[in-house]
Amino acid sequence: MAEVKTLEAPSPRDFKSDLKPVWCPGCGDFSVLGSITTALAELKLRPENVAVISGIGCSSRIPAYTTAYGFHGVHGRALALGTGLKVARPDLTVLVTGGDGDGFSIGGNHFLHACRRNIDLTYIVMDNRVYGMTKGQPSPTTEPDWDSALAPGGTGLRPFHPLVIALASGANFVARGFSGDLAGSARLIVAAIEHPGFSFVEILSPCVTFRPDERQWKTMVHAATVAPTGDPARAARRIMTDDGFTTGILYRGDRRPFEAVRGAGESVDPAALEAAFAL
Ligand SMILES: Cc1ncc(C[n+]2csc(CCOP(=O)(O)OP(=O)(O)O)c2C)c(N)n1
Ligand code: SF4
Repeated sequence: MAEVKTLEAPSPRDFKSDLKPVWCPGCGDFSVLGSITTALAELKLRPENVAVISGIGCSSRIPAYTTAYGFHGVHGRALALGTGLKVARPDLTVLVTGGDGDGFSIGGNHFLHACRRNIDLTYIVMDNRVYGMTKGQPSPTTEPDWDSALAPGGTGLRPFHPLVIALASGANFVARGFSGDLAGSARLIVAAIEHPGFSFVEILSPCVTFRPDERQWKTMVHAATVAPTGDPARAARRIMTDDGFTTGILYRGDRRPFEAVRGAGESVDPAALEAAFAL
């Protein structure tokens, strides 16, 4: 994490904007917002040293609800924006937030390469296994037999496994949280921000409107009983063979982040850059 000035005694309220979230009552994203603001306060960061970047979706509204710098970008491009920002401004703490549709469908390619590049940012996905904002289409993480008006009988398609794909692609930190455990998810976000390189935190966050069945997740989640491993193959095996509801830090790697490999803070004169591209 880049060194920044800190607030004396910050509270999560310092990171909450005056905008009232428009999420449906009971949506898991309320708690994820609480976990993010709690984590930022815990780290004693200042809002002006933090940027929250998103794409489009209910979950992608997060930047507007924080006092940090924010960018509500286009659907699926949040990681591209976050990557560019972090490379240009390594002093900022960059959080990228969004949903499983935004991150794994249209944004899937960016996800692979953000893991591979291992830039020092934290990617928080509110996984509700559905496209909430566009009224309930199945997403890449939807179960194959989830029956709905838009996919009668289910898609029959094998779900995408984001945590394992993150590991295979080179993410340096992999964790899973649950929105119903605000404090637990805040601890995961703190650890993710503190860990150098690309940190991926999947937070299971029920869409109570289009997936009311996900209200049951609170009875299904359980904390990991083993310490996080630094061996990606072992972490992948554990994640592939669990029930999908294990929470906690599941992998902590020691790959050198992009900044350490490339050298941070090297600036380019914009006029020289412009001249180089002049036709
Ligand atoms: C280029 C483009 N394609 C499609 C859309 C329509 N769209 C908006 S949000 C969304 C999916 C949202 O699902 P997810 O990212 O899982 O977020 P959630 O709403 O569930 O939090 C889609 C397909 C769009 N806005 N832009
Ligand atoms: S549609 Fe679903 S994801 Fe969107 S605000 Fe409502 S409950 Fe949350």
